[in-house]
Amino acid sequence: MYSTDLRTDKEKKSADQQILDDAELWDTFQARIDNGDTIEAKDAMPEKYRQTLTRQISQHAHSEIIGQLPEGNWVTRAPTLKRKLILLAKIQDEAGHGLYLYSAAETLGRSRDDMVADLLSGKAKYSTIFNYPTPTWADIGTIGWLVDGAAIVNQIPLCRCSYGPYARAMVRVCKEESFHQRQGYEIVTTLARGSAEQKAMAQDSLNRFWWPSLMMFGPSDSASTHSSQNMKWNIKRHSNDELRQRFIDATIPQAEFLGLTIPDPDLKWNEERGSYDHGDIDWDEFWAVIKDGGICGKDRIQARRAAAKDGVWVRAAAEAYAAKQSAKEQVA
Ligand code: BYC
Repeated sequence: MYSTDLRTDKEKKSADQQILDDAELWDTFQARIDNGDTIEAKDAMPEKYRQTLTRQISQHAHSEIIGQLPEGNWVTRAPTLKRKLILLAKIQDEAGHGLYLYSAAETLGRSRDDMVADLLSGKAKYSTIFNYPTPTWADIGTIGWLVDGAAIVNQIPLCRCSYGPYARAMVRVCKEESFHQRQGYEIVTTLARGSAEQKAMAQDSLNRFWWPSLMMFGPSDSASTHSSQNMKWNIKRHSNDELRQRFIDATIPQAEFLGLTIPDPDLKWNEERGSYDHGDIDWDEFWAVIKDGGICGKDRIQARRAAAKDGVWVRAAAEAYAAKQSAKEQVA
């Protein structure tokens, strides 16, 4: 359809030329980053910076859109009208996050249509966490508490990311994630203080979502391919392991407060580090979910493909309406 790459064709060509011709661009660019400058859409930037950001922001957008599906599973079965309204509002927020993020990614030159095509073909990645099923109502609480909680820890530093459009999108996203985290914790609190069955449901959900939530931060630092360059470019401000540890340390007291047990027998407070030691993460599972889609990957992509197909007439109608409006404006 259209792209919000703000550069004219001439500017794009000259930027490409500059990238090819000007080896100094990297130094000049790095100096701007080191100076704490914000990079904007029309600024000259190394092609690799453009590519890694397009990759990360589009994966992030896909995660928001796919992330609606596990929660959408409970809209018709939320236990009360109030719970249903809150859940609908949250899912709608996730759609909004996807839209801000696709727009931010488009400023780097790829169209939203292209990015979505990559998602639908199965080429593009999205967060592994959304390939886990949500068989119980407690999972809706746990997603808010842990998944949105992990997202906040990961995304607060992204508000200071060097790329302006991404950083600005993150500010609003984080405010909303913070509300999502609280509503999730409130659901889990209600269950943990409810009947024995309700508490057991909350514990079972925590057991299933704990380890996948830790995987949201990406592979361990030693296996992370993008971290070192992206930290130099101030896209990432902290490593995957640092943020994961921050999340663990913040979440354990929350579980203890509810009388729930984190499913990690090796969890131990380390006085010297002032932090929790934790057990090994099953990285084979992580890579397998990335590669094969885990339990729900096929269903998730199928659902997005069906939505794209069913929405053809809506997009056609919107385009026809826009064309009509613009024809009217030209006459006026
Ligand atoms: N799942 O070198 P690394 C939400 C890939 S939405 C799948 O460390 P990087 C919410 C990685 O892409 C939350 N793939 O990469 C929505 C790379 O592969 P490629 C989504 C993963 O980019 C609805 C390879 O592994 N949040 O909260 O430096 C409802 C090597 O990794 C994952 C974001 O997207 C994963 N978990 O760091 C509720 C945040 N982890 O691309 C909630 C923005 C890694 O080379 N993204 N991979 O083929 C980031 O901060 C970073 O991209 C990551 C990974 C920390 C995720």
